[in-house]
Amino acid sequence: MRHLKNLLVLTTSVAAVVALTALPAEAAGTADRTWGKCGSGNTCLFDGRYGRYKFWTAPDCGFYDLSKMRPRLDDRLSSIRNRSDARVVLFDWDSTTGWNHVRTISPWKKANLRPHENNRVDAIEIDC
Ligand SMILES: [Ca+2]
Repeated sequence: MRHLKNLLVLTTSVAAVVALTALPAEAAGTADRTWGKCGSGNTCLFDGRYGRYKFWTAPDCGFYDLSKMRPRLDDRLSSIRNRSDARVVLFDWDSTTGWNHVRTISPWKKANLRPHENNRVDAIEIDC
């Protein structure tokens, strides 16, 4: 019985080490494949992290209220890829304070939103 218990502990430890070493490489590979889904010159919004589940591509320069889209697209942005020369500004709407700056994405940058920014963005401005 003691032998069986030791074997179980060893097996569990090996599995944990394999899981820990396998995860980063797999995550990086997935990220590289999914971030590619945004055409050059566009700014793309994604429901998932690392550019997964694209839900909108900005059509041009300007300010877009995502709550006015049908279906609504507010409160779901988790990652963004800006493949344009424009600066992109993200806003959250508050009925008391109005439009609040969440984050600015520089030209040709991509980002996963931080936990306090995630699923909060209600508008996007393509500043060009
Ligand atoms: Ca919001």
